[in-house]
This record gives sequence, structure tokens and C-alpha cells, in this order.
Amino acid sequence: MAVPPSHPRYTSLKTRDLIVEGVKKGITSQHGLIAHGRGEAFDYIIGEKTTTKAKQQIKKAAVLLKAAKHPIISVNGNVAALVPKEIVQLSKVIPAKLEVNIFHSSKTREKLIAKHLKKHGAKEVLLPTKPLVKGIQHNRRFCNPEGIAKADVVFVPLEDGDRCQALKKMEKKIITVDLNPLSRTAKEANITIIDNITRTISLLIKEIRSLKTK
Ligand code: PTJ
Repeated sequence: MAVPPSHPRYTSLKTRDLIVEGVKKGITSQHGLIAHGRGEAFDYIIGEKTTTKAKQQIKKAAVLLKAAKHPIISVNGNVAALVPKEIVQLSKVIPAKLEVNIFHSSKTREKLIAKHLKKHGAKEVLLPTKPLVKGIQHNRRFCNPEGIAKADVVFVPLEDGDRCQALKKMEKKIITVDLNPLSRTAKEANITIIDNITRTISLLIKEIRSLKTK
């Protein structure tokens, strides 16, 4: 979409393009378009800026990720479309493994997401193989024994579901990014960052880098 940078909704429209492109490439589920619209509505309410509270939560998340023994980043179709380069960079800076974990089951999409992340610099991307997340029936119960199953800290952005509670029962600490403070994951996570993921990841990388130099 040819939008001039002077357009008042430029950033928002360009971000929509990323999600639409994600669907066209087979990375993002069609349901991802709806989820994005929900996120946009909340972002509009908070003024499309990272709040002071979110910045505090980002600092806490940086400390927890840095202190983790086996941190993991769970990537779905929306995250892969919106911030592929940044999420790969985050995995290198922590360092943490990347695992594809999607709600709308599709082996083809899992592989396309992994390929997309590799195109953006990821060396290794884990795929879900075994139903190891207890207490849930849907596709998110599948995870990788060397990834989410083994992790002590799980970064699960953009997810309104019951997996967060299930992972907490497995003694894992959960960090999420969600513009909807009322989502189940936002309410359940150990650290919730109410912000747009398109702004959060680069701030989180900056925080982790500054922790390393301290
Ligand atoms: O790729 P899949 O199959 O795993 O599907 C991914 C989606 C996002 C479609 C799936 O996880 C889903 O249905 O999610 P929900 O239940 O709609 O929850 C997504 C949450 O992310 C909602 O609470 C949205 O408000 C929020 N959200 C959407 N876009 C953003 C966001 N939060 C932060 N930044 C965004 N850009």
C-alpha cells in the first residue's frame, strides 16, 4: 500500500500491511487479522505510545530473561509477521532459543514461520513435537522437549489463552506482551507488558544490553 509518511495514520497503516503480507506469505493465520484489530483498538486508547508502566515492566522482563537458565521465546504467526528481525535479535542478545508455537494448527505454517525467522538471521528454530503442556487440549499443548518443555522462563507475546496458566503450573515464569490488559494471559503472566510488540522488542533489547554493561 502506497502511504505517504506524512499520513497521520502512517505507522498504523504500515503495520497493518505487515500482517496482511504475513497472511499472503502463509505465516500468519487469517484469525491473526482479527487479533491485530483488537490490539489496535487498545493501542489507540493508550495513545499508541509505550507507557511509563510498560517501560518499568520491560526493565523487569529484561532482568528475568537475563537471569534465566533456559529462557525461550515462543513465536506465533502475528509475532513472526510484525517483528521477525527484532525477535531474532532478542534471541541472540539474551541469549534464548526460539520456538514456533501456534494456536491455529498447521504444520505447513509452523515450517514457514521457522523459515521466515531463519531468513531474518535465526540459526536454529525449534518446532513443537510432543504434547507436553499438561491441562490444555488444543494445538498449544505441543511443544519441543529442548525448548518450552525445558524452559524456566517463557516469553509468550500476543496470546489470550489458557497456556499461560498451564505453563505456570509447570513451574515456569511467564512474560507476555499484550495490548489487552484483560486477556487471560495478561492477567496470569508473572510479568505483563501492556504495549504494542512493534515498540516493545527494541526497548527490551536495549534494556538487556544495558544490563550486560552494568
Ligand atoms: O499464529 P497463531 O495460530 O498462534 O495465532 C496468533 C493469534 C494472535 C491469532 C492467536 O494467538 C489469537 O487468537 O490470539 P488472541 O486470543 O486474539 O490474542 C491476541 C492478543 O494479542 C489480544 O489480546 C490482542 O489484544 C493482542 N495484540 C494484538 N496485536 C498486538 C497485541 N498485543 C501487542 N501488540 C500487538 N501488535
